[in-house]
Parts: sequence; C-alpha cells; structure tokens
Amino acid sequence: MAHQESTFIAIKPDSMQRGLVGEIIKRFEQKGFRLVAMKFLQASQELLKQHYIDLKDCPFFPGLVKYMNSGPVVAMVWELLNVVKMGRMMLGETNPVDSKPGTICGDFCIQVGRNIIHGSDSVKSAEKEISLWFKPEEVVDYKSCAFDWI
Ligand code: D4T
Repeated sequence: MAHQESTFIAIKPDSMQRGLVGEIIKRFEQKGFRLVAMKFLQASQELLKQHYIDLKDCPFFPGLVKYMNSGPVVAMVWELLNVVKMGRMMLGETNPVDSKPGTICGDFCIQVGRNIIHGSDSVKSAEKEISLWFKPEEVVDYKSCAFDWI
C-alpha cells in the first residue's frame, strides 16, 4: 500500500484508569490513520525494561517501570503517511508543561511522570517497539474503505 509508515502507540495505565482510552483512539481514527494492531495487557517489568532500555541509567527509570507496570495498558499500531511525526504532534511534548492545548498531553495531563500516552519518536524506534510488543501475525494488513478518501 502506498505511503505506508507505522507507529507504536501505548495508552498508559493512568489514561486507562481515567477513562481516556476512547478519546485517544477517537483522535487517531478521526485524523484518518489506520489501526492495524491492538492489545489490552498488563505489561511485564521485563517488557517495560526492554521498551525503555535507552533510559536504564536515568534516575527516573525504576519509577517509570513501576508506573507503567501499575495497571493495564492499551498497545496499538497505527499506520499511514507520516504517522510517526504526526502522531508525536498529536501527543504533544513528553513533559505536559511544554504541550500545547489541543494535543493529548496538553489537554489531559499535568506531570511528566504521569504523561498518559507513549508514541514512537522515529521510524526506527517504531520498528523496534512494534516487534517488541507484537508478533508479526498480530499486525493485520487490510485496506480501509476510507483509504482512497484520506
Ligand atoms: P513516552 O512517549 O513514553 O512518554 O516517552 P518520550 O519518548 O516522549 O520521552 P522519553 O523517552 O524521554 O521518556 C520516557 C518516559 O519517561 C518519563 N520521564 C521522562 C519521567 O518520568 N521523568 C523525566 O524527567 C523524563 C524526561 C516520561 C516519559
């Protein structure tokens, strides 16, 4: 399919508990991106340590893993043209204090340690994250009926 690019999006335990799952998915759907994989799970510490391996020496790393392991998350793969960059724009900045209203962090959260959503920051990290969280057969290839209109 033309213009294909994939990103990994995770709705973190705080947005799950706060009932923001539908709102977040709605924004990606309405933007026109295509959902190709989704699972609801309590991520293991091992998976989360691997996911955040680049941050393993940061002082906030243990707290980050504990927070991400504190309840269920919704893990997803969204596709289409420039989804990595536009997905990050829709999320806002990592620290909500820098996130503009209209973005997900700008609208729904206050502190960096409870920043409600993760999105891959590059095509390369998206590939790594998708293969960490999903088996190849869990990512579904199909043509959305809206594809030619978006
Ligand atoms: P995600 O998308 O998971 O929020 O991470 P980012 O790609 O936006 O940003 P990151 O890897 O730098 O941070 C990962 C995660 O750590 C939390 N964090 C970050 C924290 O608790 N304290 C901090 O000082 C920083 C920089 C928030 C996101």
